[in-house]
Amino acid sequence: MAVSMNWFDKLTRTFSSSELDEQFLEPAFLYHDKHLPTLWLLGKTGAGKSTLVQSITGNSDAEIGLGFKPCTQTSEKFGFPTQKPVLQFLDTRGLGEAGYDASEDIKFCGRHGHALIIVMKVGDTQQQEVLHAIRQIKSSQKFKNFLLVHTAAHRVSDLHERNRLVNYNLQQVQDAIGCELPAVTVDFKMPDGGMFGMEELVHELSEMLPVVSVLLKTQQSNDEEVKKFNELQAQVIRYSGVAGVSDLVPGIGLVAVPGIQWKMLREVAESYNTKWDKETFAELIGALGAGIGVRYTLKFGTRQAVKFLPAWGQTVGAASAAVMSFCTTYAIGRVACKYLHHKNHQEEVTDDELRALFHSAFDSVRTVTHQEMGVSAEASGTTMQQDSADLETDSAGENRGGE
Ligand SMILES: Nc1nc2c(ncn2[C@@H]2O[C@H](COP(=O)(O)OP(=O)(O)OP(=O)(O)O)[C@@H](O)[C@H]2O)c(=O)[nH]1
Ligand SMILES: [Mg+2]
Repeated sequence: MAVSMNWFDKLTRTFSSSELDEQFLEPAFLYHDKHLPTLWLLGKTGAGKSTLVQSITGNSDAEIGLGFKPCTQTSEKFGFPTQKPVLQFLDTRGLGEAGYDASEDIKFCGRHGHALIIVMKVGDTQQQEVLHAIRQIKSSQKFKNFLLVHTAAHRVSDLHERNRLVNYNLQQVQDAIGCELPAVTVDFKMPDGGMFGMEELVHELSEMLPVVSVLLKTQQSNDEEVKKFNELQAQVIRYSGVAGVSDLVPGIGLVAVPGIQWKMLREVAESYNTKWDKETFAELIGALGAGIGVRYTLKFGTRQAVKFLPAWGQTVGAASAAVMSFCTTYAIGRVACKYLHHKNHQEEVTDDELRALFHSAFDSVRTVTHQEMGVSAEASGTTMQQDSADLETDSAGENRGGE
């Protein structure tokens, strides 16, 4: 591959500048964290909202307690993963006492435009306050996704009676919403210490918010490489999310995407106890560039823009660019992990393998982006396989710019 002498040094210097961080990356991360996809939990005191968050995220009572941050007067939010979140739960407080007003929470969640999870304990049929809030939320017309979760199923061991109680509450909620809605029956704390109904719950949540499926239904595998990636997946998704919104942040645009990708690649490399150098980086991008049409053009020197743009940056419209940024960042992260793992183990990995993984990783998160960025499947178009056909191919490290 033809690579000019100092392109890698220029790249690292440019991407490590604090100016770049302040001007582009920090605002993109801030915007992302302010607009996290949100699951709103609504239910009476003691219904099991916090236990649901705990069971889904695998965090302990203590961690959950520390993670909740006041949000509106009547709710707290909890980011997941706690340190570098990619989604958040909004936990409503004060329901059950008379006079809960949902408007502030509607305003908060409406901006994030996601899903409402109604939590009711099996057998607790006194739900007037919750039903009142549901009517208020429904009439705001800001929500399309609703899910009813019946908790503590084992409290009613007689199946016939349990079904009767569950259907009674389902009917009450459907009357309040004015349409049918999906419902699951779970128990987070069975007498034997296990849980009941979790698979169905995760499935329903994933239908509403696909990032849940990527995060929680991680591929079970004995393959060391896959296991290691599972540990890093939330990190990669977070960078992808930031890349995906960067075009929406005023004054930033797509120029931030390469910087975000670079930051991710550096962080990922640290997790493999290594650093990128000219050879390894060229090898990775070279493997992708040849078949995928991800063209990286390095243009340095201008203060305001780091033009390290994949070719699609110029070839697709804004809505598609957001999706492409998300999916490409995720796919690059996935491939980089595989590359680094095999490098560490001094094992051969072919360009074809890396390219195939790029395609499958890209397609695996494509559905995530449609909902989370408010982009319809029609608008964002095609699969990676189809997209790549339209794109120019070029080698990595081409240096057309100058100081
Ligand atoms: N057995 C069983 N207990 C549950 C289940 N869900 C919640 N609980 C218990 O019910 C109690 C209340 O649960 P929380 O998750 O704190 O309820 P919450 O909705 O967060 O309540 P507030 O924070 O007061 O609004 C706790 O003691 C939980 O252990 C369940 O599915 N099965
Ligand atoms: Mg709680």
